[in-house]
Amino acid sequence: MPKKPFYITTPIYYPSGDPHIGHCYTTVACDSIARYRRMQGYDVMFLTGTDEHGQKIEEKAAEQGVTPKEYVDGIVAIFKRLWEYMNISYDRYIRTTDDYHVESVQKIFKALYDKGYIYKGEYSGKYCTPCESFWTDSQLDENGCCPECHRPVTIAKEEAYFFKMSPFAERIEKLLLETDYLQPKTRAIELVNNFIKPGLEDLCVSRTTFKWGIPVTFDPGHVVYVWIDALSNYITALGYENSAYSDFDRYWPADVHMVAKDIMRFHAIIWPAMLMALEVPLPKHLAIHGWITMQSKSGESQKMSKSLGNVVDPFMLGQRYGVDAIRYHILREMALGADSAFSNEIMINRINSDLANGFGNLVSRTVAMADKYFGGTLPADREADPLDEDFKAVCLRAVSEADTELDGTRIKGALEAIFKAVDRANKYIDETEPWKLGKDEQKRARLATVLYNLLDGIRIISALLSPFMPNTMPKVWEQIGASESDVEYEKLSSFGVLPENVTVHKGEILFPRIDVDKEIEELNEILRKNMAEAQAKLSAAEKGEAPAEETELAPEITIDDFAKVEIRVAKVIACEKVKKSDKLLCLQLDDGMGGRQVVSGIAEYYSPEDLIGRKLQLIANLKPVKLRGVDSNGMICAADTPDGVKVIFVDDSIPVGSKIR
Ligand code: ME8
Repeated sequence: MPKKPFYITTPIYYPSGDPHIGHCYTTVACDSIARYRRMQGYDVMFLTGTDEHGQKIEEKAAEQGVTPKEYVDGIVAIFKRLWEYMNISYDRYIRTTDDYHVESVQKIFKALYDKGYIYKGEYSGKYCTPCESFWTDSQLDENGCCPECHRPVTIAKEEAYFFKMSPFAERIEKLLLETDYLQPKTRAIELVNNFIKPGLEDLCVSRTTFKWGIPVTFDPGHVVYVWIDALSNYITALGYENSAYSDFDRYWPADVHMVAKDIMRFHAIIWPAMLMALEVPLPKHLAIHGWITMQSKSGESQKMSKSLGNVVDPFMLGQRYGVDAIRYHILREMALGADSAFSNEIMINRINSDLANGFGNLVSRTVAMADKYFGGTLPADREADPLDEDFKAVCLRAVSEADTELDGTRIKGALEAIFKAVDRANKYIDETEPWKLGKDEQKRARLATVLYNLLDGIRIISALLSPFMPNTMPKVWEQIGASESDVEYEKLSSFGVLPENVTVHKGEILFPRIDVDKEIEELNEILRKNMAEAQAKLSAAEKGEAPAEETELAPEITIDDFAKVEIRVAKVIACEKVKKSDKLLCLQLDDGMGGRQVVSGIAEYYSPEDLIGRKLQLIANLKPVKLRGVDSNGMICAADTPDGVKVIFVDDSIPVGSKIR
């Protein structure tokens, strides 16, 4: 049977700073849905990308003395690295600076103009530069500031093109209130009351005060302003009005656009209006989630922001607890529509309770018992008990419940449904008490049945979990002796799929238990440091001082200059203080070339015993000198740190004399 298409998109992110756990949420959520649909047999197109134009980018690039393109290239590389690290299986990555997108946006803008939906006028309004948004007076917050970032707005006036919104108001109201386009529904009512009922205002769609944007072809002083450029990505990436791709007919309309509440207005009102004007069918669903927030000192929830120093670095979390544990945590915490407060305590307790004690322990106990009682391979004898049926029913129900939740993009709900089966499986172990069965020769068939049911239940549960935790589940399949075909979606609606004589393989611990107190202390310390640094930067900026970290580098060198320096691994054979000097140590080194003596100014930080027997980095071709009358043939490498000088030691497995480059 031909596969049905399924098209899902994340927002395209601003590469105006490093990605954080908030960006990860939408992307991991879409990735999980994309993987689930692939498992169900859909032909999936999963799109993500970056929104690279605008004044903010132009300004940041200027601050760093690079072109806007050079600036975004650097950050896009970090985004892509993060997506690889988080195991994001996107099928296409769009950059709004890609030529084909630029070409399509120019055509879309012209088409809207030719149809009479775009006209030229003058804009005068309250403008928030960081958010790149004009706001009407009624939209400003109680202090007259930007309703999104709460920073002051300025009055901006310029010639601009506008997109007529009013012709679409009625249709959009119906779309929001009478269809299930937008989920959750409460958000739809909010939008209609705040933006449609008071009368839809026309949208400013071009700017003349900055250059970093897509030029309007028929009026070169103007660049296309934000939303026509950004929103169009969902269709240009499929080849709408360009020849780079030809997937539009196959995948459009999109099945799911997923975004957070900050940009819901643009996706719920402006995007449908644009598509209506272009006579393009509307996407099927728009799923809105809340923000991952952090608690401020005063206890209120704040959006993560680099300037507050409260952003959580996903690379750091992944390194500590594993990418799958982080994916699981953020997906399990966020309910569609509501905010989710990020807390180290909740994260660690969640990983321990659900993953280490719940699922991980279920797998390791089951595999260990199959190994202990049957040497790893179950016998074919069986003895069923009515007790087995409820356990099996709960596992099978998890499949249909997870499907239903996924259909409504309720990922938290899907995980809850699957974990009902995990809890039921652990309870089944308590009910059947395999350790007692194991003591009774007469009960071997019953024991084999219990363990088989557990392994087959784990097969179903792990297959359902694989879209959410794609790194770990193949390891589970290896441990429970499941083949690739055993975990196919079609085989999740019945028990009895694993071979009768299945063989298990004991493996690594899937989710190690975390030491709660120690980790929380360390994580809170990292957060405290980041916030203090951000605060220091802010105060320095307010006083007009240069931020401390902007260090002047030495003049640039070429690779040929660098090649003149010969750095080699050497081992300290002997070491003593240089007489009449507090600062100098004299080291005898095995450099793999007959040995040499080096004098180094590290006596305040190291005693000879700290160094003898250790390997370090030696600048081997430095001109010899005499220090305090002692010959020194080279230099050892050390770092200046706030805690003093630290020698760069080398791993003991690297042979003496190895060249470092
Ligand atoms: O708005 N919690 O890009 P953006 C949850 N370029 N999600 C968060 C989050 C948080 N703390 N922070 C960011 C833009 N997000 C435009 C979009 S689309 C045509 C153009 C996620 O980099 C969330 O999905 O500011 C939000 O909608 C998106 O990042 C905004 O990313």
